[in-house]
Amino acid sequence: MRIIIWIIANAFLFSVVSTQRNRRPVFTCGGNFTGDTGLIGSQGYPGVYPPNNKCVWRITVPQGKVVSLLFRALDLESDSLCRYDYVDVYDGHINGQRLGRFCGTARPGALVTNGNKMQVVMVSDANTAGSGFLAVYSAIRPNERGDRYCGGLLDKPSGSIKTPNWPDKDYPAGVTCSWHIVAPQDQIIELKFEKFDVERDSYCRYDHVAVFNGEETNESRKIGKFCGDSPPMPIYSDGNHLFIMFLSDLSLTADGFIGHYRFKSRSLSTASAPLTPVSTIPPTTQPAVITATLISAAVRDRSILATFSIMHLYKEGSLAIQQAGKTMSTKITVLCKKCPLVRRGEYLYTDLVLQTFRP
Ligand SMILES: [Ca+2]
Ligand SMILES: [Ca+2]
Repeated sequence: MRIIIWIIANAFLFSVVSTQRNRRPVFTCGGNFTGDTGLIGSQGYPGVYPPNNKCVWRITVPQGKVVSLLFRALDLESDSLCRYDYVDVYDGHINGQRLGRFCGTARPGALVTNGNKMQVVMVSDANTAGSGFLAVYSAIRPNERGDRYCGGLLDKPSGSIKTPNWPDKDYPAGVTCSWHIVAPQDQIIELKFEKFDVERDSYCRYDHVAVFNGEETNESRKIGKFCGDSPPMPIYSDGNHLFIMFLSDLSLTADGFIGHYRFKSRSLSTASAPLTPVSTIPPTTQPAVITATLISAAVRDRSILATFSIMHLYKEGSLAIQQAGKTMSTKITVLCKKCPLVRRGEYLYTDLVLQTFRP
């Protein structure tokens, strides 16, 4: 009798193991996933994903933990801005910050949320497809160490922060990186950017680096917001925490940045160098160089006030650039003793000198 039960039990166990071994997970278009760990994949993975599709995966791990997502495989139509097919990973389920947008075959490092929820969205267009993606999610402790796509907790006495792909390629579109630097109680943090090239905009509305005193983004404790191609002045924290956030939108990227931080004793620290608020224009001593098309001009006694649509911005200098979508324009006052007649046409403007030019 015992032997029979033993045989039945073992036969049952064997059948469970063998079905698990033979059964391939079936990947559907999105779904809700809970628990400490699990596998998600594009619809029909490793088969070619369907065209004109959108799938949403919502992952929830136990309270107090955060979600870490690691791609095991990635094969989506390739494009430098991932405009056609892509996987977006969000921090949270609704209105979350996008942690990154991915396509092609280069797998990013682990993507980590701030809370216990993550949303993954995959979109495909009509043409060209691949085998999609396979990713493992797991619940980890907040600030757990590990190889991350970007960002994370930094508590060593010195270290570096850099944009994804640095220095090989431009930073990707649609990414958010957050670094939290923590020094011992009695120390402060010095941050210096060695190289810096982030999509330029007078108000840094598109891509930017924002630096905050404290452990999180907090407008009232913002030290500065930076973009363009000149590195910000060295930054010093008030206390022992510094929070740095890098964000890129879904168009135009640039080289990115690398910065180095170190802890400094509070007593040796000098006052922070004054930072130029982003809404003010750089010092007037900076020359401006643009080629532009004249839209309108008002000739006055000893000056011309001209409005230009910018063809190419070489150096912004002290110009006030207006941006509407991809169209940039500026108003320039040119001082002149005997003002020439300006006509519609193309001009080269270099630091108070206006010349007609033919491309
Ligand atoms: Ca496609
Ligand atoms: Ca951009």
